Amino acid sequence: MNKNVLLLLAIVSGLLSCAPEEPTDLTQNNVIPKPVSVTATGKAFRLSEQTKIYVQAGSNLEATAQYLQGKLTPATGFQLTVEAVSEAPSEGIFLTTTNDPELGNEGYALQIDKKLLTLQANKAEGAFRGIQTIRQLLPLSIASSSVQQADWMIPTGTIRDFPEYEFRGTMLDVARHFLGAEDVKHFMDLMAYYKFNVLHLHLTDDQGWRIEIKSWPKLTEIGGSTEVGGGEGGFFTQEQYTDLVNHAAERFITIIPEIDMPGHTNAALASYAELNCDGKATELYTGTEVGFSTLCTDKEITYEFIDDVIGELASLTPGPYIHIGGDESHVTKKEDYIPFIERVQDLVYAHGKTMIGWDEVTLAKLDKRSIAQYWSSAENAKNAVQQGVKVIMSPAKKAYLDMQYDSLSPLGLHWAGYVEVDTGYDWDPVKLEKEIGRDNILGIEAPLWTETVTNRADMEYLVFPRLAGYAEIGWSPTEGKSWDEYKVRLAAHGNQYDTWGINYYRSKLVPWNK
Ligand code: TNX
Repeated sequence: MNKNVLLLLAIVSGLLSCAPEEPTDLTQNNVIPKPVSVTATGKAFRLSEQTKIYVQAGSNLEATAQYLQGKLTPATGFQLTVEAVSEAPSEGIFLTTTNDPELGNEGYALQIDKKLLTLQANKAEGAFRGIQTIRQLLPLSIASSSVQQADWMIPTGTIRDFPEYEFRGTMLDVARHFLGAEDVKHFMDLMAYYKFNVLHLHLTDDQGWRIEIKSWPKLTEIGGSTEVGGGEGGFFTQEQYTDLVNHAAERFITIIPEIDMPGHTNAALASYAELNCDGKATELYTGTEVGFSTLCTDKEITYEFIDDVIGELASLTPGPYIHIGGDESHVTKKEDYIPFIERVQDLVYAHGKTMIGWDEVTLAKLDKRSIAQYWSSAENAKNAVQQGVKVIMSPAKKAYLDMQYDSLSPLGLHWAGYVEVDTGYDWDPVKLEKEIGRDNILGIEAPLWTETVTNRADMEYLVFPRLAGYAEIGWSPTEGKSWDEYKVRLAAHGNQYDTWGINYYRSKLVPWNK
């Protein structure tokens, strides 16, 4: 045998002996949203029984370290105790703060060496986002809630990552069908996995009023008592709402409460006769039509009511925003609608919050701090830009989680078209309307309206896997993105959904792993 053959044999036997194969190329990861930059150094870091999670003493990363431990313990079965240290350790996982302006509030840097994995961020928020990346770099079975046999490796290298948009949201309509606090928390846990930072709760509509207002108790007693289809409805007590706000805060998610007005108000109009122009309470409504209700815009009691509602909500909500809806007020005359929005806008600022409204509110004169949410009218979005008001991009034909995937989808609507998984992923907020440029865009939001959604499984089916795509649009740089590359990463997330027992749409366009 000559030398070359011997060498070849040595290599082959070497390869065979080190089974299972080591995934040592960090650039071959399935992380969603795709990180800004990744370099690989070709070795592997291993979690073991002995691994500890260290956190820089005196930093505010302790809770984040505990969260990481909570995510890694069930599947590995390892203790992974959290310990504060004043100097960088030589091995284990180390969470530490840094001062790195490019990373901003939510960015992070990962340095993965054979013995030591270091996560750096300016803020706890950034460390939290980085932990989602660590979770996604580990073998898929890390998602399991019971102990799994696996080689818990992460390829070595570095990741630097930070978001494109500061506002990356989703919305849940808990008014059409009520979804309870446990479902909302479950949804937030999944949002966190994808680095979302805003949850907009559509709390009121024609079919239901879902938030307790102590000064107007009939809103929930009467207005919360049903839903689309005539089911029993429900509402969040203020305590439950606070619990949701806290759950969100632990995940660095801002809750935006929406009270839709002057249209979409039948539940309020059925609860209090005095809010109607004719002084008669309406019937409760359980259908799915839109645009038939309006508050009486020229009665003073209407503004006392709104002031009370916004006041209670503002004091329960630590985030900076109150959403006032303003959409589809088809039975409010334009000359009534505009002063109404302007007056309500003043009330929002009087309670120390920033106003957000659906794109129709741009017909009114907006405060420069106010934000318009584009959903269908380019004209309205342009009004916003002309007024110097920032826009949240939620184009129905791309970003509505309640649109059917295709004509066979058992759930969802299709008034804005079908939104297959590739359609939901493959668009750029900056290229949608030529008048709306990058500087006008605060971020993106994917709303889930619930006319056809009655429970958690329905919600999951419409949300997954599209949610992952919206996360990537909001977070990752547009350059170098492609559906063909993305769909392979998404396939791996299908395995996570299987492990979590999530009901997701197995689109034929995605090369699922099994
Ligand atoms: C339009 S989007 C609405 C909602 C519906 C949704 C259904 C918007 C501001 N208004 O009232 O639930 O379509 O897709």
